[in-house]
Amino acid sequence: MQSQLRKQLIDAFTNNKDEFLSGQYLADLIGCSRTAVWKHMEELRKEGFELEAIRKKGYRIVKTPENITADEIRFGLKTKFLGQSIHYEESVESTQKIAHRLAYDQAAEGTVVVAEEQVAGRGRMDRVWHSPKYTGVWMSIILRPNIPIPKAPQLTLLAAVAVVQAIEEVTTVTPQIKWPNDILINGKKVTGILTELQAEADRINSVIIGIGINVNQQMEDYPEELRTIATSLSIESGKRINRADLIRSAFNRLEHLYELYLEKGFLPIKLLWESYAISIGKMITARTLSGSIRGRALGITEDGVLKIEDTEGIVHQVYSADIELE
Ligand code: BT5
Repeated sequence: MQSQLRKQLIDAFTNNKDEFLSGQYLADLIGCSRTAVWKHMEELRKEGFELEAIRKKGYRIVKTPENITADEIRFGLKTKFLGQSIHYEESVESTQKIAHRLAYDQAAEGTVVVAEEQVAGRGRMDRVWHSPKYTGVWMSIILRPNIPIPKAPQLTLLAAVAVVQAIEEVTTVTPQIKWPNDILINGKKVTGILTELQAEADRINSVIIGIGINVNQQMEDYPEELRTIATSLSIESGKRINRADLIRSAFNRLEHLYELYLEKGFLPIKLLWESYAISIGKMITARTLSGSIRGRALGITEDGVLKIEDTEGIVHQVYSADIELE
């Protein structure tokens, strides 16, 4: 209830950016007392929002806080469902773990878990995902698409396109995608995506898309073993990036692409994905659980499966692998 009021309050300021809104106006709009409005405004101030309050005119939001809060992400968010319910946590083991529980408990489609820090962030096959405090975007998104299970990996590719577009929108850098889930800048990894399912034998209950974006880390923030392979948006652009802006942009892009996908299928996503892909046409080695394949990456199929032509001209379809570029 409390957070529903806060959400309506933030929505009111979002729809009237830069304008003063009076306590009475807000109270009428939300259906609460002026004292309750005042209490919520004080809460926002404690969260780090800078407010201007003028007698007879009302309140205005001048500046949003540096750390991410659910309120700040909502400030300016124009999506229909994605991010309309945000679970914000200071420190978690993994946002995937919380999202799995929420999804199991029937959380609405578009529910998101965002954390400032993960102490047990994970990649594919239980690898470690380094997720230090206040510097990155660590989040998990719950979707409930009505698609057959084998098509679920397409959503990883869709999420990668959304994140690339969001990065382009809020920074000056242009990232590239390495199949299936790495986003690279100058050959170093800036984002990883982990897609997991809750499904019955023939039906998806939910898809949980975990997205990790390195935003404001500097090289010294990385452990030794990541320094040669990882980078951050701040390192690449030379600027501090507002993480809430990036998250909001990713929500907007992801919702748009997801609706396009449900309506038109994978083809428009495939074309966008290929326009950002780094490996197409290049010699690569794909390391799969059943061995390595070396050859030229031809592109992806209608289903998002990677096609590689080996040196003997045989075309392989690769469903899951780690890719090394030559
Ligand atoms: C991934 O796995 O790239 C998927 C990462 C997904 C992370 C998000 S954060 C929110 C959500 N909650 C979670 O717990 N996870 C998701 P993979 O392709 O397996 O790559 C893992 C490898 O990337 C590691 O073995 C390291 O080599 C490298 N790595 C670890 N942390 C990194 C970082 N912060 N930046 C770049 N590379 C990293």
